[in-house]
Amino acid sequence: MKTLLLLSAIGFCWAQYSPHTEAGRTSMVHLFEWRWVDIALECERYLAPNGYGGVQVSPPNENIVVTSPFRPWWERYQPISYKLCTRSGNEDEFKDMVTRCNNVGVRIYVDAVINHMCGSGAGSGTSSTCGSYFNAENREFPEVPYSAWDFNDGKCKTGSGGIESYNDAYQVKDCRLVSLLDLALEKEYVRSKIAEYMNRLIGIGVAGFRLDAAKHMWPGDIKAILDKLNNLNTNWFPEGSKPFIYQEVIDLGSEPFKSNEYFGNGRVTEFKYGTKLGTVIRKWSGEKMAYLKNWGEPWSFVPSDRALVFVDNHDNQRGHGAGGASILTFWDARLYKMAVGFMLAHPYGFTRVMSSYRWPRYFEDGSDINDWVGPPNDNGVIKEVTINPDTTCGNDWVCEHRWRQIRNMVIFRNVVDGQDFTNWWDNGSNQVAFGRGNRGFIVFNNDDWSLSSTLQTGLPGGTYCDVISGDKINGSCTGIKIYVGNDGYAYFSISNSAEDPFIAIHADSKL
Ligand code: QV4
Ligand code: CA
Repeated sequence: MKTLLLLSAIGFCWAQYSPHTEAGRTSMVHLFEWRWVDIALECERYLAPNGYGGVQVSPPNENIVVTSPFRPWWERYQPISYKLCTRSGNEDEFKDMVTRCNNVGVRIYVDAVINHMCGSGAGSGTSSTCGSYFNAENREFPEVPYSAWDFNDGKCKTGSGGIESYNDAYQVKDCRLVSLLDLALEKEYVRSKIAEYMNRLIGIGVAGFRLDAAKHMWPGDIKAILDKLNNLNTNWFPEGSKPFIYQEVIDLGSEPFKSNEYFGNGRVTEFKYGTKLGTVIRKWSGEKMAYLKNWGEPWSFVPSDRALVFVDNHDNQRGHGAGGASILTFWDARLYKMAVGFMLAHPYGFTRVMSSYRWPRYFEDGSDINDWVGPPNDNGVIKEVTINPDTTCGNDWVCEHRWRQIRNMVIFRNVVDGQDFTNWWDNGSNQVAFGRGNRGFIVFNNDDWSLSSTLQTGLPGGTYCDVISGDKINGSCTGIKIYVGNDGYAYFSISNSAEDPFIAIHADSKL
């Protein structure tokens, strides 16, 4: 019995659902469009010391260079080959990053674009990040190599060759997504080329993969590829560890397929999470925070241990992909911090924090016509992430993951890891609070009037530093102090005009 229990515990920890973070590290950050050299430094100087578990990096394989006339971020979702050679850096820099991050206990997850190659109308030539030749018209990618019969053109039945209806699973999986040349993933040859690429990354030491456009691949084809993958590099991971897999499946409930078809392969991105949370925090559609009492599966989300969750991602923060107008981003900083704070305090799902760059937002007809703008750059070369004296980032990198409120909630999540969701309180409107066992407690005031209430925190008596308005430094609080009585009760007062109308305390913020 004991061995069985142990085996099943190991089975879970070692399997594709586990992010393989170090013990006590519970979140990843997406360092969107960062250079490998900057990520290596960030792992050492910031992520490890602040308890981040891992980093999702932008696709590391060679992509098309789009100049129309400036380079969009989305060119990285148009592969040309599997050489590790992009605007973020070359293979040596990638290896150095993975080694240095792993050495300080921060994992690297690769965004794997394996559903397709570049757009069908991309022409031919060597306009690619490593100069590899391609011919989109003839479907030739000699560097892999792929040729015409490695693509789905014959299989797709629509007139345009592209996805015309999302209500037809065959179109969604076998036709072109926005004209991107769709790979024939049922072919043994194609599967082995993709597995070879992923195994090269595993050998270098990555801990797992985001599978881009997973909804556009048959679950069985994904499984066949995953079955070819090696276990993780034993320099950093226990023998027998399988790569962490999270599949980009956008299931908002309206299409004739369910994300549970993908559970056998790994986790899935739960897009309802950010859409709904944004709606609640914005108080749209009659939503209020009191309704968050049963946040999680009852909101028709996938099971917690199959979910990868986030408030916004690189697509929906600029109107691509799914989510719509309710999605909160750094542009709405005050509400955004509350949403991220709620996500990190709540036990549901494995959490991903977004880290963005600023772009010249410009709206016409309600949509951002600058949604294409790539990362901060000099003539196309990605700019360094500079660090200001106050620890924020320069060169237009937003670095939400360094905002005190967000960084401290990542730590909060680590401190309360494994604790139950407890002591829920609400005022029937937008003032809510909840705890995580006897390790942490958080209170929100998203109403238009102030909050002043004495609440059961579940925490041992003592004085705690609020980690939203400040930090605990050298045994004192730089922000608000909360006094918890020996009965666990504490008085909270939050003005509706506070800079950040929420308060969080935890075991490690106790004086
Ligand atoms: C356009 C038209 C086509 C037309 C074609 C003609 O849209 O209808 O046939 O021109 O040449 C870019 C352009 C897009 C262009 C396409 C091909 O924006 O206008 O097609 O290239 O040239 C990102 C961007 C896309 C971008 C793509 C490739 O978001 O705009 O397309 O990269 O560069 C769905 C999917 C989901 C997807 C989401 C955005 O279910 O899987 O849309 N999300 C992931 C990534 C996302 C990425 C892709 C998938 C594709 O998160 O960033 O798309 O890899 O919901
Ligand atoms: Ca496909």
